[in-house]
Amino acid sequence: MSEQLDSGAPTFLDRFPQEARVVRAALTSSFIALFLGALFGIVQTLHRTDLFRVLDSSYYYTILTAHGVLMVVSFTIFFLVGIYTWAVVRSLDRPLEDIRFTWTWYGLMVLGTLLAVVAILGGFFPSIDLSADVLFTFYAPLQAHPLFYGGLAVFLIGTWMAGVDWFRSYFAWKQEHPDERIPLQTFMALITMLMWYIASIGITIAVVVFLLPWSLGFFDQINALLTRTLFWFWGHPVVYFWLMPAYMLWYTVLPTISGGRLFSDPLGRVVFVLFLLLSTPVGIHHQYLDPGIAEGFKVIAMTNTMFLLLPSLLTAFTVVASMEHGARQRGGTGLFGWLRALPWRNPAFTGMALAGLMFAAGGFSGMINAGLNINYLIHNTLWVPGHFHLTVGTAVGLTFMAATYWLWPQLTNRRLYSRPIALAQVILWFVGMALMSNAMHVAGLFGVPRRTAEPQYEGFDFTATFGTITEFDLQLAIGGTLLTISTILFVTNIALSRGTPKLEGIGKPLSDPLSGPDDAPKILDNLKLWIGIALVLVILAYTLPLASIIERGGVFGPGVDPVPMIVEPLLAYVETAAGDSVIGQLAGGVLR
Ligand code: HAS
Ligand code: CU
Repeated sequence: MSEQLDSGAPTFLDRFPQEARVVRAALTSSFIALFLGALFGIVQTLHRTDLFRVLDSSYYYTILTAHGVLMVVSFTIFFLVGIYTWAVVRSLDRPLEDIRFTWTWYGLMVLGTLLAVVAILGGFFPSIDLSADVLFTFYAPLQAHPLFYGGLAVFLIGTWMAGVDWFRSYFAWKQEHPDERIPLQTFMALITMLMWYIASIGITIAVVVFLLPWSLGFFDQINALLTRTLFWFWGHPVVYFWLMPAYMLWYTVLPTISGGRLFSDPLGRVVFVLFLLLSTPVGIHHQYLDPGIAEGFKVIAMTNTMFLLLPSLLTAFTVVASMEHGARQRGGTGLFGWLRALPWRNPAFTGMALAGLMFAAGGFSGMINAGLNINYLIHNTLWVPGHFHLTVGTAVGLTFMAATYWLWPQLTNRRLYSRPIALAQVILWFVGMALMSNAMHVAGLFGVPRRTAEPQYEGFDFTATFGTITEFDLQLAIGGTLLTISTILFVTNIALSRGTPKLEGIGKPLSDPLSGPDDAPKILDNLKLWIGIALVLVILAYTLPLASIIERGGVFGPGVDPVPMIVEPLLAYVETAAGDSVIGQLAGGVLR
């Protein structure tokens, strides 16, 4: 098979040994999180399906929070910073400006994760005053120990610094190449980070101004709707923060391993710009059932969400076209016959292609979620976890694992321990997820709730066209078990790869696009323009809803003194010290 032949080219490790170490460290952290997250996952699947229970139901939220946070914060984002570091260094073809800075942000991310995880695991020990049973959607009124919010803040700062690191590299490169187009991989990483910075405004205010001081006891009430809205301001774009590195891999690596070339570089740029513009002004689609937000704002969020389907539909076209090009290069013919000519024995290819297929289904359930009226049917049911196990759990998670099979040898100069196990692993993931998410979607349609240890209603059952509640539970549990086995196979395969012999010349260059960057209008690379428009759209979408939430519910909740307790003594001191001066009067004015 052509993909098995060595090109004789140097690997990423040969060319950038220092950066390869950082990428390996980030990916390893990501896989540790994946492994631990999977363990919590299977405990909770078997618990809520009532097939096998190791812990009391009172620990369910602790398990669910650990599973959620480890998977969607640690696994995904550590992978993101690793893969984007690789992508930026590789595509700009230059080392990072200051590797100590790089290790600093990586260190902060590790520290933040540890703090948050310690706070969560504290939930298993009721005798100590430490817990964070707040789920990965950690908005009020659920409250965590300050350590949890502190950890998240440190982690977030680490991710922002990672972006700064890549921008520094880009600016240095730009000075030497003033007239060149931004290489596609770097372009994608930078746009992702711009989106991330905008999205972070919401969560930073939520955590720093409200959740953290509230959990520290500075004030005892909170405007729950306000923190929820600020959370979703960030909580929707974060799903694209997970998706965009997967898309980067579909655009820039998948075509090569399909044996062909990317169909269109300009379309890839358009897609990422659309994500930057539209990812944030849609967060209210998670709040269709929140009574405090006027219907009109929900309709605006829905309309924006429907526009946001466009970049993914464009991606479906471009990526499948690139795969078809690859298959035809490999001798494939016919309307669909070319599908057989794809390199199905290559686990990196098969994993990414299956991830894409599942995303088609996940995107479909997303469209249903996004409909204001249909959302009422599925909100807070098991349908929603069904949706996100297809999107983040497969489109993103499986792509990351599959890409690792391709990338890991180039970070280590060693071959993968076993390709057949890798192939079995990605197929097992696909089958496991098909069972689990199908059961979740259908059970959700019948009203089975999400986020509960005891979903069974006494004396309530339903018969669906295919299956009963018991059968769905069984399907869910079998799916979850296959996913756990698949995760163990993945982690073991990568760990055992450390023991394979060192090799030389196993670098894998990426093919050039059929339609390259020079076909893309120059305006696409105008980052300032796009960030400007994105900010305007965010202001348009959020100013009025936030203003009305604050007007009705107060900044710190209805009827609460707007001056937090911690500020009060300070103002009183200023009032006394400054007496009748303007400053003294001002302090007195704020106090009363
Ligand atoms: Fe979502 C809830 C709407 C995409 C994640 N979403 C969630 C939650 C998560 C999540 C975690 O409007 C739950 C949050 C919670 O805990 O409460 N979502 C959408 C829409 C999209 C969408 C419209 N979601 C994602 C992605 C996620 C993600 C991506 C993670 C990575 N979602 C919602 C809504 C809710 C929601 C509501 C709130 C529900 C509620 O009531 O609580 C769209 O972006 C989807 C567009 C995708 C497509 C598919 C295109 C197909 C492609 C495949 C190409 C094929 C290939 C393979 C490459 C239109 C690109 C070919 C293979 C061959 C062999 C040929
Ligand atoms: Cu969303």
